[in-house]
Amino acid sequence: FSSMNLLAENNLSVKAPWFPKHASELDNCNHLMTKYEPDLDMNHPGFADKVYRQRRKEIAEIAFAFKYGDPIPHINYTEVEVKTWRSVFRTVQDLAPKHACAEYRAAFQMLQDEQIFVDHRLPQLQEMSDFLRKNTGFTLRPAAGLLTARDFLASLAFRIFQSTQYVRHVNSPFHTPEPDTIHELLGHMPLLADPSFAQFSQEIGLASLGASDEEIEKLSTVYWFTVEFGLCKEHGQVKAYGAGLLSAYGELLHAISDKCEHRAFEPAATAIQPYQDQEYQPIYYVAESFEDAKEKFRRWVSTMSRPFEVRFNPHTERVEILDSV
Ligand code: TIH
Ligand code: FE2
Repeated sequence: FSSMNLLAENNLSVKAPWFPKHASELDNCNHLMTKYEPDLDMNHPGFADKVYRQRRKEIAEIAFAFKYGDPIPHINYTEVEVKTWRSVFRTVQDLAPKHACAEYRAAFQMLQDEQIFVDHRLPQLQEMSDFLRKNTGFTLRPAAGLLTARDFLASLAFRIFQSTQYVRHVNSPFHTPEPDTIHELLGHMPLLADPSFAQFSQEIGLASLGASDEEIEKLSTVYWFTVEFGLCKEHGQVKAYGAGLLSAYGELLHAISDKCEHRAFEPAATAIQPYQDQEYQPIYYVAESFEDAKEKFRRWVSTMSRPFEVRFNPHTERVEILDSV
């Protein structure tokens, strides 16, 4: 890095949108996207359920009050919530050996060995955060719901994953169009415990810092078709690694059926593919491997317009800015 200079922060503000430079500044990155919420959307299974809506409010308050460094509050999940968890957990347990990628299966086993994945209770975010920290340095923050793409991606740069804590409505265990804690736990957590995948996730986050709105849109589309809905090859077979597939067995079975299209993952093309966030995807992208996806992603990111580079310093939890022009 000898030819790069650390850039003064105020030098930058004219060139790039604000972004957090330290993990504690993620306290300012919790802007919600108001879309498909039980209070607003008639199609939401919780729309007519007062008790469910009240519960969602209660759990959202925890996320709003959370500040960097706080322990993540424990939630006493109700019997209905545990019932929903149990039915999704058992189905994933049945389907994963055949359809999930090897990295997912290995982490799933570790989580079972540590008694974090059991069918009679939901894992708490704090214990999951501790588990991830040991494996890849990722940690969790509670989020009240779907965040803006810019805020969500920024946290990944710090190896911090913003996770919801509420449970999907009991009437639709097989699929929900919004994230919930079952999706985070069964979909995202196993892979965030995998070193190669954790690195890929962080690189998407680092690329998003200070990016233009248009580039954020592209990065979140790449995120969508990889981290959320990605497929990959394993000994010639197609396996799922996307969290939105691994937490939603309805869509998982669709993704490996012949009712959808499979295309090779190619960041430049994938980044501009419009996506579907209410129903099952019509198109999925297949990666050769995580390493291959990472390499292709790096090459593509290097064509982005940002006039500086960023580097995460894990000792200070700070993002350092390197002037590369
Ligand atoms: N559809 C997923 C599920 O039912 O678990 C949740 C989401 C994935 C991506 C966006 S919402
Ligand atoms: Fe997700």
